[in-house]
Amino acid sequence: MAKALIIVDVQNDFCPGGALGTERGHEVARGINELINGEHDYDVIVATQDWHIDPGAHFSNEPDFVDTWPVHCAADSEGARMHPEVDVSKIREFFRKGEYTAAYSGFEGHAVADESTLMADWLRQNGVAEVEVVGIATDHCVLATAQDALREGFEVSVIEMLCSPVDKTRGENALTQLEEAGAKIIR
Ligand code: VGL
Repeated sequence: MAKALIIVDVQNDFCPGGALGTERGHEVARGINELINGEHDYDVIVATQDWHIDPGAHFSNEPDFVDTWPVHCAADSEGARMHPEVDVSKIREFFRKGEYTAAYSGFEGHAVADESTLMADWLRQNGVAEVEVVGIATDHCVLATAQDALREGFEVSVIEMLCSPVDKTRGENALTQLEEAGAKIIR
């Protein structure tokens, strides 16, 4: 069975200087780039992208940074593009999510090449049984993506150093929660 790397939302808006920049976003982008350009054992590498058109109350002028957020990752904007330090030629498929609603999990995403294919179906079609999850934000989209991966029956690992949280404590709690749910946390 195949192993996939899932790169979650390593987009400009989630990196320093972006609309919703997380502190370690750029380090994570650089680290992921080293990972995918070095020796690795992934059969496929995929990426998710927050891709908002009108996600309703997900956007707020007075965001609480837990459930509501400043405008970010507008579809086709510079902020929605992958961080420039990630070599996108290594990524086999992109899964976009959140056009008209909040969508934290990459498993809500549909393939860019074929909008009717959801990420879980695509992974199964490619023989994937095991996934490693990295990206942004540890306490939101990484958490939701890894939780869904477990629910979908994949074997799941998360590489802590290649994830960046919005909030440090919430990020640590997210990893503990994932570990308790059956994910392996690579610290
Ligand atoms: C995310 C906050 C709002 C994420 C997305 O990618 O973790 N966080 N939207």
